[in-house]
Amino acid sequence: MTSTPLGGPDTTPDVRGRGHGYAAHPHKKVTLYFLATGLLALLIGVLIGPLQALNYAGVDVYSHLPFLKSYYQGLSLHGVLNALVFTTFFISGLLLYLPCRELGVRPNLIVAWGAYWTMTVGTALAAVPLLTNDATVLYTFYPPLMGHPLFYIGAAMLVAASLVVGIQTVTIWWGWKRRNPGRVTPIVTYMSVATWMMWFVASLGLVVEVLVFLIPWSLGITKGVDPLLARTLFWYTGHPIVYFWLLPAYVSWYALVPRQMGGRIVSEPLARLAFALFLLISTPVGFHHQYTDPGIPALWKVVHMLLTFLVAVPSLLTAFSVAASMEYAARLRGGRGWIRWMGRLPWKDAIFTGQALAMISFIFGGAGGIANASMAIDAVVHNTAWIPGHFHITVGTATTLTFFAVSFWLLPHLTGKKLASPRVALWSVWFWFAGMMVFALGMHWEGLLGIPRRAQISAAGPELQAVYHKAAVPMALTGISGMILLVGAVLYFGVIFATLLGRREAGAQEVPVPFSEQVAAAGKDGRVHAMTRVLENLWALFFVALALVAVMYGPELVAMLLNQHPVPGARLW
Ligand code: HAS
Ligand code: CU1
Repeated sequence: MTSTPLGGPDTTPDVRGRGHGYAAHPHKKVTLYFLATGLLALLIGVLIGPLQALNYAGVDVYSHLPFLKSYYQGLSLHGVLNALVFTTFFISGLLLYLPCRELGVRPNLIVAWGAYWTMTVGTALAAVPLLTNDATVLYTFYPPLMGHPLFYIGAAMLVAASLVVGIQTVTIWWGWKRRNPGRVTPIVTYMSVATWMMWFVASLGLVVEVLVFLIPWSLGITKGVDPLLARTLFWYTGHPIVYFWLLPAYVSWYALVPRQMGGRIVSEPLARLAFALFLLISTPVGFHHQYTDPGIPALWKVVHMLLTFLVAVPSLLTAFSVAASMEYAARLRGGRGWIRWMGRLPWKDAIFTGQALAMISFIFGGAGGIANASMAIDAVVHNTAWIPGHFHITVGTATTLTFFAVSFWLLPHLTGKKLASPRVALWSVWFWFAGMMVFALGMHWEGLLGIPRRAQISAAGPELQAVYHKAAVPMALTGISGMILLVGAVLYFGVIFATLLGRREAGAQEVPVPFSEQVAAAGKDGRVHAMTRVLENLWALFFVALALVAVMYGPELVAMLLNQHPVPGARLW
């Protein structure tokens, strides 16, 4: 940390790190529980993945499995555990822990444990109907598909608990601001608070959908739900939730990776700007998931399309800024030339390499996202295998592979135990990356050939069989990628289990939290950059974000609320 107004000295021992013995501390324990539970959910979800991949290769495993009734039950478990449960636990642990360490503050542990247990019980409740095939509604749970009430109640508890963690983080930051008037929020805390505020705005749709509509409906209190209204509320949250998954990875790419590469952050103000933009415009873009839904005027779809292009801007800023940090670090390490400097990056280190591979795959994931956002192109790829292709190289790598890499230093930091095998860790991230790239290639290609997403191939009629026949090569790629990913997962979880079950060595050193310094600590004349001053007003940004969604969603939501066509629930599985 620099000791300028940006950041300020941190007295917690492991920030400057080195030379301090491992210190157990109660916040570490609850963080470990959040991460480990998230990873356990991921383990189960990921093991179902190869079965989905084999489905695309035309191999029907499900009819031979005693514990899963259908492809759709497997897909529901896979999506819910990986995309919703794993991410929420991991992010809640991470984005409370990092700001607390950066500010040198301890959170209220009763609140943190309360949130952890609410999340865990909620997940367990939702898992029961998923496992008994009573909530085979996929991770989007579109009405009129109706799952067991426990599924919705569990999901509500998961989200509510994440909001509690968010409120706690924001409260801690606000307390720090009041104790330190005039000081600028340190970068990791700034990013974390912006992410949580974004999630407060973003989660409103899901909260209303589940609490007001789905729970009463599944309990039989109300007779029907309007599918269009429910889908709209779902995607109100369903788009920005992807930034709730992405931004914690960006926190690491901007603020931790530079130190892990032996470099510095090239521009803190730019990093702050990216997060401020995400806070402002992550949410009012959800209609890009509903271009083909009837009942939404084309004008609003176009408005959301334009805003979607705008929300790609902070990611483009990130691409340039993070790449510049990489080059800076590589040149400090003696890197030369236009491209050759890349070879000087610490490629033997799984912590760096996992994140670099996550970034590389996100170049393709992001480009695909911009294609999806274009209304005319989306008509070609919507509801095809292209879409799962897209999201496995976004949430499946940018997020998940980054979290793998983070776990390689964070679990040792939290437990005082050594990473079991840095070599196997390195192999695991390469396998994961390779598997996801092959998967994405196969799925994008299939999508262009018209293969639908969410299709149990073995159940297809003759017309679809003909389409499948044309797509034999990409479908084989998808099947193969599932096997590569399985190897990656076995290696990754092998390292994690060996680390967590290993023993702490006597005299273990504290693994430092790799908070990075920045190249130029402040603006000209040693003063805080003017933009940083403006962006420091996170509350103002938060209220502007709320006003923006009110304008961009308000009219359509009011129209839908006043003109509902409720339908009863259906069980199609
Ligand atoms: Fe998406 C569908 C548009 C980003 C996830 N998306 C989905 C679904 C998921 C998902 C899960 O407009 C499926 C939902 C469902 O089940 O139906 N997406 C976008 C756009 C972006 C985007 C415009 N998506 C994400 C992220 C996700 C995610 C992030 C998860 C984490 N997406 C869509 C649309 C749909 C959609 C439509 C609906 C399609 C349909 O028809 O249903 C943008 O945010 C992307 C911007 C990103 C970039 C890339 C920047 C690159 C970076 C890496 C830099 C690399 C470096 C490496 C520095 C512009 C930051 C250097 C390396 C060295 C070694 C030197
Ligand atoms: Cu989206």
